[in-house]
Amino acid sequence: MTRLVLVLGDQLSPGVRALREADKARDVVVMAEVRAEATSVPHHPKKIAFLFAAMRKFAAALEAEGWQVRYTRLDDPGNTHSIPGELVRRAGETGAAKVIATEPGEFRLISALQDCPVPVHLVEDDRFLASHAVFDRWAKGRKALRMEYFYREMRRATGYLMEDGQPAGGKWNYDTENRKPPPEGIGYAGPMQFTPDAVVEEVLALVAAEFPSNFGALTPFWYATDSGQARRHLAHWVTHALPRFGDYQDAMLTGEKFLYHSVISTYLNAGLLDAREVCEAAEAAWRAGAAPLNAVEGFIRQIIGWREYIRGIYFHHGPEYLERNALGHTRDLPAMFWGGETGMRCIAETVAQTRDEAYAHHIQRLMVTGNFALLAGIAPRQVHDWYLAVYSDAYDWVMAGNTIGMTQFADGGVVASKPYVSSGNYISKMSDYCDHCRYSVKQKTGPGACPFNLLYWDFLMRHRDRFAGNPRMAQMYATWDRMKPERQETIRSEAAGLLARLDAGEAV
Ligand code: FAD
Ligand code: DLZ
Ligand code: SF4
Repeated sequence: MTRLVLVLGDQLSPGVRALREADKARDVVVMAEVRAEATSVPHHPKKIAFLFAAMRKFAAALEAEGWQVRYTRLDDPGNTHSIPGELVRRAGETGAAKVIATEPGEFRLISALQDCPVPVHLVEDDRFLASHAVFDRWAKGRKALRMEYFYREMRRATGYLMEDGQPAGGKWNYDTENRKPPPEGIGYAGPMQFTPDAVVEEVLALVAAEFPSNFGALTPFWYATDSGQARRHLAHWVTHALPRFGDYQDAMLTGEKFLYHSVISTYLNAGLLDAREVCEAAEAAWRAGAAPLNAVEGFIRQIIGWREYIRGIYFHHGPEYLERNALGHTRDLPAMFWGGETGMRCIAETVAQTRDEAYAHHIQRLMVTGNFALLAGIAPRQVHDWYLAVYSDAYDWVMAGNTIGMTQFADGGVVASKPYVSSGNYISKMSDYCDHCRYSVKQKTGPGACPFNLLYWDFLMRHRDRFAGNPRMAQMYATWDRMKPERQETIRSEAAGLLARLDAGEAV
């Protein structure tokens, strides 16, 4: 009996579990460009174009290997525009009575598949290094789920950077050698760029016509769209940028959108690259003496530590995690997140490169946009949906822990032991944004004061009951308590004025 084999847009790996479970001789692969996915949030046009182009090439590669593939293009007349709808339609055409699907990375889609009239057999996605069972076992009985301890387990399990059962170099983590302020001039021209081929050009025309008003620049389009290109991109980065990755991991420079970052998350999350091959490439560079341990350890920690941990949090906590709002934040996301006017240079730079590339690196996401949203008390779900829409690497499973958890503290401290908040000082130290800003980072009050400086104290005071007892925040509260009451009053009233302007839809 024929079965359908569902391959979603972020499951473009030849070894993905549903394909491994299927029989090429009798089963039919189903892939579909559908509006239910493409409009679940207003995705960046580059993200939609990347996925559709990569899906089309992947389908062609499967056909070349002898698979029967029923592929639905967005503008196909019979398109039902939902994944379950396409499964029902293809089941009718082929007589299939069953579907095999690799578990999607979003509860919305998992439940849609569970409700599909054609029974769907979901198999766990084993492209990740930690299965649900492994993460749940690790999490069981722990008071706090701290990434660093999970990471050590993953190092032991994978053997990456391990020597005789001990971490290479004697330490698990070399971050004390990382995170330097930005270099004067950088010696890396950024990620490898690919000229659009015929498949990409066709998709670009489709996306331009179908999603004309989504936030984001569709062109110039330079992404890799198949695994061969993604591997060339990876090799280029390992040779030219990995050695300095750790040193400048937290740096931000005007006009430097990528610095030494790998820009692989889009490819990894869609399945064009595999987490293991990426770690092995980095480790091989270290063993060959081509990259220092601080860089390679820092990078491997992002992949087998943070990435796996964040996914574990999503599936361990379930759908209710996304609705959490521990700090009771309800403010609307300001227009400047969608390119609206702002005098805040750090936000303007981060949003502009997000619009152009559907990319921002971790510190821009965490300490610029994330920090601002948290300090200003934006509703966490709106923050989550913004990140989900604007980044080409964004899927629910990888967003939730980063937005609801890491940046917005909406989970009440599952991911972060204290909120990631800072005044303008941190941005000033790690970037050159403040040099070109309408506000002064040195100014703490008054019309030209950096908004981060005002909102930082206001946030701490609004949430004093919750955070004053946190030993890691005691110093901040002590500093506030030493300020003269008149100064405290000025900061609070100027912060209130700033928030009122945001509420009124005025530019800040
Ligand atoms: P590099 O800095 O070169 O790091 C290498 C890889 O490590 C990344 O490609 C990624 O796969 C992994 N990684 C590092 N940190 C994390 C993390 N916190 N969570 C998961 N993976 C991590 N990452 C996504 O893949 N998709 C997202 O939608 C996403 N949204 C984020 C939202 C917020 C608010 C924050 C703070 C972080 C988010 N991240 C997300 C994590 C991280 O910012 C991106 O993975 C990274 O910026 C991608 O760029 P890169 O490939 O150049 O990463
Ligand atoms: C993100 C996305 C978009 C924009 N479009 C499609 C699509 O048309 N067809 C498809 O199969 N997948 C798409 N995706 C990826 C899915 O939304 C993704 O599989 C789920 O969010 C689970 O991670
Ligand atoms: Fe951002 Fe403040 Fe610096 Fe301006 S002064 S760039 S608002 S941190």
